[in-house]
Formats: sequence, structure tokens, C-alpha cells
Amino acid sequence: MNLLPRRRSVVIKILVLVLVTWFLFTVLITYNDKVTTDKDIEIRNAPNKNVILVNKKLAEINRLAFKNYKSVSSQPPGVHHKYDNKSVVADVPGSQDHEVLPLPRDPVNKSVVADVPGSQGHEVLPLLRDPDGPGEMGKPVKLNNLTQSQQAMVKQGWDKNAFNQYVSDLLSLHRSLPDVRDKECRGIKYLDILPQTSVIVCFHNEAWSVLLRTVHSILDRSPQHLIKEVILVDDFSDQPHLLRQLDDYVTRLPKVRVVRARRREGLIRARLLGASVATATVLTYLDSHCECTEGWLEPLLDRIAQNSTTVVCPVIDVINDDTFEYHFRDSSSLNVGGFDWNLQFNWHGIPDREKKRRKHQWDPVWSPAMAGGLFAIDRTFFETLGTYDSGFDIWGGENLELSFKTWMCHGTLEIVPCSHVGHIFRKRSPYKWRSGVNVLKRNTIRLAEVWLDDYAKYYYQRVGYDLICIGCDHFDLQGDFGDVSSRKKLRKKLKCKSFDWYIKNVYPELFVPGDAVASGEVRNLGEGSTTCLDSPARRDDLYKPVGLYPCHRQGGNQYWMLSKRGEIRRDEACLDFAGQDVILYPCHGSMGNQQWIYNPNNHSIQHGSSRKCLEMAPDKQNVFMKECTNSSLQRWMFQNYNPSKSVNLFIYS
Ligand SMILES: *[C@@H]1O[C@H](CO)[C@@H](O)[C@H](O)[C@H]1NC(C)=O
Ligand SMILES: *[C@@H]1O[C@H](CO)[C@@H](O)[C@H](O)[C@H]1NC(C)=O
Ligand SMILES: *[C@@H]1O[C@H](CO)[C@@H](O)[C@H](O)[C@H]1NC(C)=O
Ligand SMILES: *[C@@H]1O[C@H](CO)[C@@H](O)[C@H](O)[C@H]1NC(C)=O
Ligand SMILES: *[C@@H]1O[C@H](CO)[C@@H](O)[C@H](O)[C@H]1NC(C)=O
Ligand SMILES: *[C@@H]1O[C@H](CO)[C@@H](O)[C@H](O)[C@H]1NC(C)=O
Ligand SMILES: [Mn+2]
Repeated sequence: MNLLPRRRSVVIKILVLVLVTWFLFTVLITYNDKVTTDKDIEIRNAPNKNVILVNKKLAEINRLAFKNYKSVSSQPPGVHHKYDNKSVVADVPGSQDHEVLPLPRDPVNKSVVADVPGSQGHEVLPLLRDPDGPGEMGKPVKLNNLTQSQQAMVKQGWDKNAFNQYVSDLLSLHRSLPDVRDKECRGIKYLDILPQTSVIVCFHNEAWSVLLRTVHSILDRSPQHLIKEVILVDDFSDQPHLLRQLDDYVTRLPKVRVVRARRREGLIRARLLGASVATATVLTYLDSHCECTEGWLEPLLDRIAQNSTTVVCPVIDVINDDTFEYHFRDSSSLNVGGFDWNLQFNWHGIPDREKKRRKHQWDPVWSPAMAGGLFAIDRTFFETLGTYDSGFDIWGGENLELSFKTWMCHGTLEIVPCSHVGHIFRKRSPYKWRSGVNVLKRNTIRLAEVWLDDYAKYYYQRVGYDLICIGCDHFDLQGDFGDVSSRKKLRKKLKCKSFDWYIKNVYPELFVPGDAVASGEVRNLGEGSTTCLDSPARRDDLYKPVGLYPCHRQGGNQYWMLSKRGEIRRDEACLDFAGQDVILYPCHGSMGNQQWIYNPNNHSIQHGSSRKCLEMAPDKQNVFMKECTNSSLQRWMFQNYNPSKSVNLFIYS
């Protein structure tokens, strides 16, 4: 009994080996002539032929950014020769010395497919895609009963990448995914003639299977005529599989080429490098750990074809970092991008005004900001906007810069619900950077100085002037963040709108501290009028009941702001009542449980949706919600209350 499965699998392996050899033989014979007479073979031996198509204008724009660096390719240069026949591509991860094998036409028996990563040396069978294989249709892969050495490999994969590389290596590079779009998307007719795109994927020490699955998902799920090229920008990786092995592999793929930075540049300059060699009219940026889904590209290109000042982002779905399960939801729960006064990007629900503007939930959504890694833009518009601020270093802030520019300089930023791309969200960055530079802060100061006008003060207040430059006003900071005069000039030349316009028209949901109706302590007028609302409100402090403490008049945990929309908030934390305790909850901007109506005449704080009143317990230990009464325990005093700012309250309620 015990021997049977083993023997059977041996038989099957032999059978497959024979088949494969036969295939190989046929293929070699069939392609021999073609391959050896292919002109590209000669080109392949010429130096750097894969980076000759540098766009002059962009190259000029980016000249400063690349002053010290030239795009180089490791040898041999990865010029592809055109098989243009997918069936000639084998997807064997780490198959440096494997022959090119055709994929079989017939479904393969599962038991042949099991190929354990790391088992190099014995199994030379190709990893063929099995429709029921691990991770197919985006299903999760759970590892069971691993041997000690396998467990060690799992750990190693996590350490290197901050995701489960071992699982990724088990999946086909061509794994199938469900059609995650709203069903209405499948019926939409896009423009007949769409512009071509260069897809630019920047990477640094990316795992082989994850990078190649990104590439294959682009090639497999895009109409061929819309992909001009796929440009892989290597930001100075040192892992061996990304050097010659990648060049060799890419040689077999149509339209794919590798461009290499000569030194570590960071994401921003790597993206600019990609742009400088791209030749299509539209640039599409993707991270190196993505999977494109069916129909992802057409709706993006369609928007740009209709108006080249539209910058578009796909919906970013989550590929689980452990199981590689593909998670998705329909467009009803879509989020748009925003930011807080730390100038940190965040997501929030689609505002009601935007829901009203659109006809359907699958229509493109205006988004105040983009997450940064995944978007498509008309290259001419990108050039007009001055691409990225080349004074930005490494990463961070560039997504907001492009977002502000797009909106303020007469464009539109959209998320397109019919376009879905999966992305592995890592919980930490696996990469090392030189230490001692606060890159993010430097970038965001440049961002604030160039684009935020008067609103920059909220950023500086938030991060603390002292942290930027001890003892100096922020206008004396030239040395710290470099020269921004050329960026300001560009803004002027383009006649871009003001940040005030942007806030009022594009992102009215953003809470502007200067608009607070009241700010300071919130004092209860019962039991001697000595008790104030008091809670820390950092991210870790959320979801807990709001507390009370003797008033101390020193701000801190007793500093609150009453917003126009009736939020009682500090930073991104809002007082929220959902029927139980009054807790601090991330502000969502849609009132409801977070709307509080302050009556300055009798000093009550009434809750918008429940109509109950905020009351202090007589022992001054906590607050709760009660039917509104005449009790002094329901009377509160907001410090610095300015009724002229609350005029809008009734419009909202
Ligand atoms: C690809 O190659 C296979 C043989 O390996 C051949 O049967 C098929 O017709 C080719 N497809 C194209 C589009 O050339
Ligand atoms: C695949 O192989 C397994 C065992 O090796 C066998 O039970 C099964 O019937 C085979 N399936 C097909 C479709 O041949
Ligand atoms: C793991 O191994 C144990 C015992 O060896 C067995 O009972 C169990 O079914 C296995 N689990 C899986 C998921 O294969
Ligand atoms: C493109 O969009 C911009 C911004 O919304 C708008 O001002 C412009 O008129 C549009 N152009 C065309 C040709 O529709
Ligand atoms: C509320 O209290 C005031 C005095 O504090 C009293 O004049 C008034 O009648 C009370 N109203 C109700 C409805 O109890
Ligand atoms: C204050 O006035 C509002 C409406 O005018 C009323 O609903 C509430 O009960 C009053 N609260 C107190 C404490 O008097
Ligand atoms: Mn990413």
C-alpha cells in the first residue's frame, strides 16, 4: 500500500520527462532556423542596446536628477529577441540553467506539479500551471507539516522580504485570479483607439517569483497592442537572481527590458529613470510586488485618452503577505486617498458630495491624493508638471506632491473602480537605507514650502518647529531642505491654483485647525466646575472611552477642537458614540456617530444621531450619554468658542 503512490508518481515523472524531451526536441528543431537567424541575436551582443531609446525631453528634465548616473545594464545587456509566442516561455523560478520549455496543452496531473522551492538539485521538472494548483484563483496557501529545513526556508523568506516568499515560490508565475470587478465593468465599452503605455516597475532586491509574477500578470492580462513595453528599473539590487539570471529570463519575454541604476537611487529617482527611457505616450507605474487582474488596463487608458490631464489609479487590492490570498471587495466600499497635517497619506471613504456627483458606483472617483506606487499618467502632462521634485530624496512625499500638482495645476486625480491591481502590503520595509538622514521630513518640508501656502503652518505646528530647526522660524530653513525656488517658479509658470482652492474644492473633508469653532479645554459645569475631558489621542490610544481629569489649563490631553461639522477632536481622533461608551475613534468626516451639537446658551452637548446629551457621572470618573435634562452635569463649557465659525453647522445637520 505504502509503495503504490510513490511508484505511481515515479512512473508519471518518467512519462512526463519523455514527453518533455520530445517537446523540447520538436521545439528546438522548429525554432532552430528562426532563432539563429534572428537579427536580435546580434543586437544582443552590442552594449547597452536596451537603453538606447531615451526620450530627449524627459531626459533633459531629469538631467539634474541623474547627473551622476547613467542607465547601465549588467552583462549581457537584456535585449529581448522576439519569439512573440507565449507558449515558449517556461515559468520555472530560479531556472537559470533550464531549457526553454513549452507549456503543455493538456491539463497536467497535479501530482507531477508539486515542486518544493529550495529543492534545487533533484527535481528538474518544470513547474507547470495546474488549474487546481496552490494559490490558483487567488486562493490562500496554508503550509502544513513542514520539515525543519522547510520551516527554516519559510523564516528566511520572511526575513529577506517581509512577506512569505516560500509561499510565493509555490505559486505559478501565471496563477489565475478571479474577475474581481463589479459585473457592470465587464460591459463597459472603452474608446476604440487607446494610447499605448510603458509599464514601469521599479524594484530593489525583490523576490524572484514576486517580481516575475508582477511582470507576467501585466503581459498575460493586458491587450498586447496596448503594452508598448515593460521597463524593469533595478535600483541597484545585489541579490544574484536579479542580475544575469533576470537578464536571461527577460530575454525570452516580449517587450520586457531591464534598466539598471548605477547606485542606490531610491524610488523617486528610479521612477524618473524609468520615465526617461520609456517611449509610449502613457506611463503606468506599478510596484514590483503586484498582480494585475483581468481588464485592469483599459479603463485606466480610457480615462487618459478622454482627457490627458487625468491621472488615474487602479483600486489597490490586498494580496495577503502570508498566504498570498487575493482579497477584494466591490466598489461600494471603495476608499479615496487623503492626508493629515503630518502630511501622511491616509485612506477614507468616498464623501457624500462625490457619491452624488457620480452616476454609478463603478464610475471613476475623484481622489484628493494618491497612494503613490500604482498610477498611470500621460507622459506629456507628467513633463508639464515637472515630473517629481528632483530635490526629493529616496521616497516619501512624492505621492502628495504629484497629487497637489495634478489638482492645483488644472488636472484631475481619479481612482478607477473597474481597474483592480493586487499589491502585497508589507508590515515593515525589508530594505536598508543609509542612516542619519530624515529623508521623509526633508521631502515634506519641500512639499509644504512649495505647495501649501499659508496652510504650511499647520504642518509645522504639527511636527513642531523645533524638530525641524531648533530655535528658528521655518522660513530660515533654506540649508535644511535645499533650494525650492525653481519649483515655485514652475508653479507660477503653470498658473496653478492656491492650496486654499484645493482644500475648499477638492478636500473639504480635511479638518483645518484654523477653522475650529472652539479649541482648548472642555469643562463640565457641574460638581464645582473643576473637571475636564481628558484623553490621550494617539493611534494606540483609540477605541477607548474618553476620560475625565481635574482641569489643568495646560492643553495636552485636555486640548480639544470643535470642528465645523460638529466633531470634538484632536488630530485624527474624534469623540464617537455608537450606543455604548463615548470613545475616541478615527475621524471619518461623515458626522453620524461623530457629530456633536453644542448649545452655547444652555451649554449642552447633544449627540447628532442619538439626540442624547453628554453627561458627567457625579463621581467625576467618567462620562456617558443620557436623555437631555436640566441637570448641571450635562452642562459644558468650550474654551475659545467662536460662534461666527459655526455658521455651517446647520447646513450639515
Ligand atoms: C506558438 O508555438 C506553438 C508551438 O510551440 C505553435 O503551435 C503555436 O501556433 C505558436 N503560436 C503562435 C501565435 O505563433
Ligand atoms: C492524477 O494522479 C493521481 C495519483 O497519482 C490519480 O489518482 C488521479 O486519477 C490522476 N488524475 C488524472 C486526471 O489523471
Ligand atoms: C500533519 O501530520 C499529522 C501527523 O503526521 C497528520 O495527522 C495531519 O493530518 C497532517 N496534516 C495535514 C494538513 O496534512
Ligand atoms: C480636461 O480636464 C480638465 C480638468 O478637469 C478640464 O479643465 C479640461 O477642460 C478637460 N479637457 C477636455 C478636453 O475635456
Ligand atoms: C430647569 O432649571 C431651571 C432653573 O435651574 C428652572 O427654572 C426650569 O424650570 C427647569 N426646567 C425644567 C424643564 O425642569
Ligand atoms: C439645552 O437646550 C436644548 C435645546 O434648546 C435642549 O434640548 C436641552 O435639553 C437643553 N439642555 C439643558 C441641560 O438645559
Ligand atoms: Mn509596495
